[in-house]
Amino acid sequence: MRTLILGALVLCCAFLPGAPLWAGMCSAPHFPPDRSLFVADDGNNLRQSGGPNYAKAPILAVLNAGDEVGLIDVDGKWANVETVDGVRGWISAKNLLSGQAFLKREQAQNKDMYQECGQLGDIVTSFPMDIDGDGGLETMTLTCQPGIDCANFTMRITEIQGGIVFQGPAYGDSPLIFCQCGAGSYYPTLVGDLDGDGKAEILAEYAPSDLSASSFWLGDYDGKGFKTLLDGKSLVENPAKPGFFAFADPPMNEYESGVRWLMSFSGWSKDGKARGTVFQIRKNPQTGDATDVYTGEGLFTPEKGGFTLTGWEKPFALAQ
Ligand SMILES: [Ca+2]
Ligand SMILES: [Ca+2]
Repeated sequence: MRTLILGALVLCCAFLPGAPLWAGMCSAPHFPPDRSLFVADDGNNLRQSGGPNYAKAPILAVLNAGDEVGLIDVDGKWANVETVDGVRGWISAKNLLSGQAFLKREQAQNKDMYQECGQLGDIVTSFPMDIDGDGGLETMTLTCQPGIDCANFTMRITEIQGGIVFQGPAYGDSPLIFCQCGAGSYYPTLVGDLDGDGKAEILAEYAPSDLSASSFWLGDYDGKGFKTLLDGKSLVENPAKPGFFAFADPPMNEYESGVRWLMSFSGWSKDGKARGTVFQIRKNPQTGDATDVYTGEGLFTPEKGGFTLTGWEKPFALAQ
């Protein structure tokens, strides 16, 4: 059932121009912890009223195992809840589990969907950055929470001395919740000053689980929060300007067109170049099929609208 729901979500958002990718990628809770509950089993009717009239009340939605709801009120054995789509109604309270109880059950019963944080523990990665351009470094730390479909990461930015500059959200739809999922990931892979104004940006990468072009979210800090500069763009080499990988709509036919794209970043070199992996699919000379995978590790200078390749750390060649 969950796979179907996820499929429907992807379908819905692919047809909604401008729908942010991050709203459909990670699986952090939609509701705050004190209201977030999960439906225990399939086929629960959400009805207009609870209590003795429940069975006759109009059905507003059907809730299935794993669906999250936000608790509004409890009346005896009945819970007044809202769905993530904002539909409000009543359901038997015994069919609801806390987030923790639901995760614990899924960990035991549904290992395929349960995503661990791995062996590193809770705090997985930290990135040094000068977020406000004052010359002093801050650190962005990502904290992992196991989840269904995805292990989700909450971000926090602190001064070197430990004071919190910015605390990212732990629930709701936000580009600042990152994740490693069964089917891909959404993760900040390049953090630093990309436009030369002295202040750091965050470049987060939607990495697909197959060999197609990744896309990116780019955001910067305005002193209070982060704003989205771009979302859902890939980094594709501009045929008119070889070596320049421009933010552009994801290529529709990267296997047939033979374009090169920047798949992912792995941080900065000592002399301030972004380390990135380039991919290209070429036609096999024997079969004529687009099956030959070329890849290399390049060094890039960030520029307005993209990245310029300045050299290779690992030469661009046919992958073995
Ligand atoms: Ca600073
Ligand atoms: Ca900047």
